[in-house]
Amino acid sequence: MGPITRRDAVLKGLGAAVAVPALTAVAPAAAKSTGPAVGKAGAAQHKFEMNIEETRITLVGQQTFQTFAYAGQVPAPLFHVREGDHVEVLLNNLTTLPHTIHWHGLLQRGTWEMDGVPDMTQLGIQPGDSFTYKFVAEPAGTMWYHCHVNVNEHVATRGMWGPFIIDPVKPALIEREVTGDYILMFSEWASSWADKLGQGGMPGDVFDYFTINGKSFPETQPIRVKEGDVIRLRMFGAGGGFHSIHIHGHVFEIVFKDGHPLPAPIKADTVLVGPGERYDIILRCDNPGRWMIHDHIDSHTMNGHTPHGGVMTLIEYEGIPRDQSYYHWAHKEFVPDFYYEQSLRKPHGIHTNPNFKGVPVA
Ligand SMILES: [Cu+2]
Repeated sequence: MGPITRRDAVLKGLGAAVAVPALTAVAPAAAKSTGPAVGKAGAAQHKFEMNIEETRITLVGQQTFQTFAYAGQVPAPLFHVREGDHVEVLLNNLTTLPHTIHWHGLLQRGTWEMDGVPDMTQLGIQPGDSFTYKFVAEPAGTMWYHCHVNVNEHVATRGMWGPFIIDPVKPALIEREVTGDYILMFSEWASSWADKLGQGGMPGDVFDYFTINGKSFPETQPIRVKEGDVIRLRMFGAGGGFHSIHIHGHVFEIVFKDGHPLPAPIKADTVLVGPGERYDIILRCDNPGRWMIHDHIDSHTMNGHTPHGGVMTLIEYEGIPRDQSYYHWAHKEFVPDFYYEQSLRKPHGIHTNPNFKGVPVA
C-alpha cells in the first residue's frame, strides 16, 4: 500500500459558502478527501488539517462572544474514529495567541509528546505556526479535545473544545440498542470579557451565560424522538462549572463515566457533570409527551439577568401536537445536527458542522 492518501478538507473552508464570508484560501491538495486508508490490523488512518481562527459566535439574542475556534466553529469539529485508528492532525494557528490541542482522555501510549501541554510536552504553537499531532486513538469512549494554553481563558470562555468519540472494537450490548446518539457540551460565559480576546478567565469572574453546544435557550434545539427509541446522550463538562442535568418524565441509566463503562449502570433522573467530566446516559423513550431537560442549578437557566434561558431544552415525541398556544417552541425552526446526531451516523472521520461556524473577527 502506498502512502496515506487521505487529506481531508481544510476544515475552515467547509460550510463557508453557506453564510460565512470566505476565510483563508483552501490549499488544493488539502481539499481532497478520500476514505480513510485501512492498515494491516484493520485500523484506519485519519489525516486532517485544521486551522484555529478568531471568530465571533452568538450565544443567544444579542449576546455575542469572541472565540479562538478550531476550524472556525464552537463547538469544534467532531472526531469520530474507531479504537486503534491512527490519527494525524496538522494544526495551523491563524490567531494572535499561542494554542495547542490536548486530547483529553486519550492515553498517548508512547506518544506523550502529543499530549498538547505547553512547556511540558511541546511549545505553544505560535501565531502563524503549525504543529502536527500524530497518535493512536485509544481507549474507546466519549473523549474530547481542548486547548491547553491559558486554559482558564481559552477553554473556559473562548470555545476551544470539541468532541472526540472513539467507538469500541467490541461495543457493549446496551450500546448496540441505541437508535440515536447525541452530544451535549456544557459551558459558561462571563459576558464582561466577551469582546476582550486575550483576557478573562480570572478569579471572581461572573459567569452569566450558560450554553449547550454554544447556545443558550431559546437558541438550543429540541431532541426529537419517537416512542421506542433508545437514545444515548453524551454529556460533557466543557467549561469550568458544574451542571446538574435533570430530565423530566424518564428514568435514565448512567452507563459510562469519562468514556469508561461503569461496573453497573446507575438509574437516575439527574446527573451532575463537573468540569472535564463526561457521562453517557441511555434513555428509553417510553413516555410520549414533551419533557424538559434543564440544569438544576437555577442560575444556569438565565441569560444575563433574565430567567428562562441558559441550559434548557426538551425531548419532543413524534405525534405530540405542537400547536398549543402556550408552547414556546410551537413554531421553532428545527436545526438538524445541533447535537451532532447526523454527523455521528456518518462514516468515521472528522466532521465539521456549519451550524457552529462563527463570523471571523475583523
Ligand atoms: Cu488556546
